[in-house]
Amino acid sequence: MRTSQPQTIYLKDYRVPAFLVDHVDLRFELFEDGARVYSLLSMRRNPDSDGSDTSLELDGDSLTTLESVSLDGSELAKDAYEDRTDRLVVHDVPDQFELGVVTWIEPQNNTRLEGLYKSSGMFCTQCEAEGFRCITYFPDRPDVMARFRTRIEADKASFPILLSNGNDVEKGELDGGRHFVTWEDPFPKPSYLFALVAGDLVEQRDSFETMSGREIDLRMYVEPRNVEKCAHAMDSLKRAMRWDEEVYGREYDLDIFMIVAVDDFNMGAMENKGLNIFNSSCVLASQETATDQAFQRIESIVAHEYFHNWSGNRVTCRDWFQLSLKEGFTVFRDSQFSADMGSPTVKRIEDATMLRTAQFAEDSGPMAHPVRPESYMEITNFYTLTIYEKGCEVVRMIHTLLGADMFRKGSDLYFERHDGQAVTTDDFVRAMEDASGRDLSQFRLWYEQAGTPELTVRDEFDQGAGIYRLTIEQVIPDTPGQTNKKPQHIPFAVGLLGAGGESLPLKLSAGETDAPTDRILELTEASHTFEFHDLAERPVPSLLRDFSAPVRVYYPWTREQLMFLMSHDPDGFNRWDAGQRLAVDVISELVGDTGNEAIDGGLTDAYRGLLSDVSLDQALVAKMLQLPSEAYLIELAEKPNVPAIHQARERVLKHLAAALRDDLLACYRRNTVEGRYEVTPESVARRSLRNTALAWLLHIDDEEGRSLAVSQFERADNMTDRMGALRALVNSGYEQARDEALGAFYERWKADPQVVEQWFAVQSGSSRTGGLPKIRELMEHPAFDWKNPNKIRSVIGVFAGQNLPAFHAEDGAGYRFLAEQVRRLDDSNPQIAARLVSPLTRWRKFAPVHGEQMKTALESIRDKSGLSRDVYEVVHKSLAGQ
Ligand code: B3K
Ligand code: ZN
Repeated sequence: MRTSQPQTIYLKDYRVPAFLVDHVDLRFELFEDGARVYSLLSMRRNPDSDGSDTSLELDGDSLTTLESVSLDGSELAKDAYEDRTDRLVVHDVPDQFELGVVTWIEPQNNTRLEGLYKSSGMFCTQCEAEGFRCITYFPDRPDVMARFRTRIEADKASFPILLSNGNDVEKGELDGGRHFVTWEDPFPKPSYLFALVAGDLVEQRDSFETMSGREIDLRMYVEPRNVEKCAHAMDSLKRAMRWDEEVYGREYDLDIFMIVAVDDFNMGAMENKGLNIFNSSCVLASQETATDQAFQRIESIVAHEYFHNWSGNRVTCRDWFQLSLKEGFTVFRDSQFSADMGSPTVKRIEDATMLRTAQFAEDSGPMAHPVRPESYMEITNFYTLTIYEKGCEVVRMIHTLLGADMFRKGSDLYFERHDGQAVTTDDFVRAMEDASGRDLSQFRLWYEQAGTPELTVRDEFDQGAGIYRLTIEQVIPDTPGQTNKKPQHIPFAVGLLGAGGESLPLKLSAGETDAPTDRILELTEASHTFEFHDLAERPVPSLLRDFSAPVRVYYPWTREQLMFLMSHDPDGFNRWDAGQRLAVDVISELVGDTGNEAIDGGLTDAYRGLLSDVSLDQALVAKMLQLPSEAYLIELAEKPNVPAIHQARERVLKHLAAALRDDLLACYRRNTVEGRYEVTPESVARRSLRNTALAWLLHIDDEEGRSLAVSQFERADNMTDRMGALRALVNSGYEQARDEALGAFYERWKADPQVVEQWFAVQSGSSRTGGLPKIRELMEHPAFDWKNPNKIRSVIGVFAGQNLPAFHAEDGAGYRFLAEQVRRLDDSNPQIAARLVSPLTRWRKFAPVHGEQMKTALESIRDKSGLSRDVYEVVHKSLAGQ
């Protein structure tokens, strides 16, 4: 707990470590009332340091007792070192030595879930970013890479499974019913990749033959009740291993690869070397308990963690400012993988939606930071959408600029050149430059400048000359600490459509032959004009195809143009985007009106066309039918009035549902999925279409819709359909049917935490049921648990992040409620508390009354005594400045 203002850490202050660790020998004695950790570090002075440090400084955090310190086998007297709680300073160390440290820690009382802690009776760890220092004193920074040997001792009956990184090299029995296993990891790694698990777990085994013919032992460890939920993750893992060989030439390097599922976990999963630890909700699935979205999420997270073995573990980050080096690149790799496994267009739509809704919001708020930040107080706060998702987009743009082949040459060079090293984003870009011969110096600004570039597009057509001119201006808005930004290098994909919907050749000069119908324009100036020749008539532009850069585009589209693009653009992403822009336009026009304004008939016709056209890619249709979310509409609005936006969107939804009732029923009936449950793009699309149709029908309290929902709820053989029906009922006016379904659902699934989380979320996210009294009631429910981050997220997080009209209620009660929960959680789990603050941080964006109420809520958090560093940083940055 801090007593003074936390320190800011700056990238410019980076210094190489004064001492390196070659080898770490750990011994854990695990007991119910604590754990004793023996650590023996083989250390030497770093030849690259200036050699001026005579003392050795090690990091520590929340270590209950430092029991002893020894140097080269002799226990040190108390005055030979200083125990400063967060630092152990050992004076007068030689150039090379062995340091022994014994600590006593209390994992059973660790509610922060960082370091070694207990979850459902098992021991597990989370060390990234700075959790290893909660286990023992250590130079806990990613550029110190060492080989680890780990012996774990525990009671055999309670903890039959003892795991750590690498290969198990020794095991045996000990007195008193205890046993031990020793693990050795041959690959040097930073401490953040260390892991330990001890528990009564069941093992599921499989194997994988690598491209060079090595047999890898694949193991999943779960609690006995979850054995039926492993197959999907295991299959996903094998697909990811094969894909990484085929697309990146990367082979797995150890003989064993292990995955463990734990219920209490702050994030989704962690890529510890050879021993990935997952939040149960991100790895366990069965058709009965997980939705299609969960299946897809699990596939991508399993792949993401696996891909880290190269992009993160073999080549790691020099310091935490470089976090996007591994996260941005690995998100890019997992998004390519998901695109290859399913529908690339749908994946692109999902990624762009997340980016435009949430990352753009972050990038224009008080926590905005570059992909490579310059400073931080608490690194945990920097596991952000900017580092991950914008970081991914930056790598994607390099891929677009270089092309797939050159990009692969670049990634090969990067892995070869830096294998076993801790490096920077700049090293990554340099490898791409060296392999391709391209100059990416201006491109590097994407790593340095925060803020979402805004592109304003103007066009003109010179009928006489047959020339169409596109002028694109870019502006990068100011963000905290950064003004007057330079233009960035932006790949801008375009196409032009003729009146009949045909793709026109894009001739950059008159008479050009074989001109392509798609081009990547490279923007490097504040204003750029491009000319396209030999055009007989004014074309309709298709801009930023496939969302080729993470930017906002402004162009005065007419509704006719949007409807035209919706049905003709060969770029699937832009077809969808045209529909979104049209819907945004229609909804925005209704915000705050008296309710009399007519709703544009064109929108209804466009949706009718979508619902009935079976020749279209149904996965794309399923996406196109989703109206823009409230969160996205809020993001686009200036000084948004959330309840008014909610009303307007509801009106459009109801209008469409009423006008298209028969089409919705036909769509529902047509999309029944026969046969075995499968997560293929086709069947996912069918279920999505069917459940969207059902949701719309229940939005207008259609009787036939109600009876379809009830029978679907009762008969469904998979969670997607069961949850689709439940969600539709929860958001309908049929109170009795809704309450019966919610009750029956809980009774059936109350023993399954992952399903109970969904049951919480469907209620707390509903503007129909999730008012504050309901949220408080859910928090009193026996299944709610303050120590479990998933429960907190599924009730409080979903309320504040998704139930927007309730969160932004006129009286400000939603804001006060959130602040109250943050203050309560700050003492036990600051990392989760800081994440919960996020919806309040953008108080300046909202209409005055709301903004003031949000600010007051933030101040009430600021004024709590003993605020954690995590929450301190978010709250103070949010309140700072203008
Ligand atoms: N690298 C981890 C995140 C760890 C978060 C620490 N607070 C998961 C991932 O991105 O793969
Ligand atoms: Zn990651």
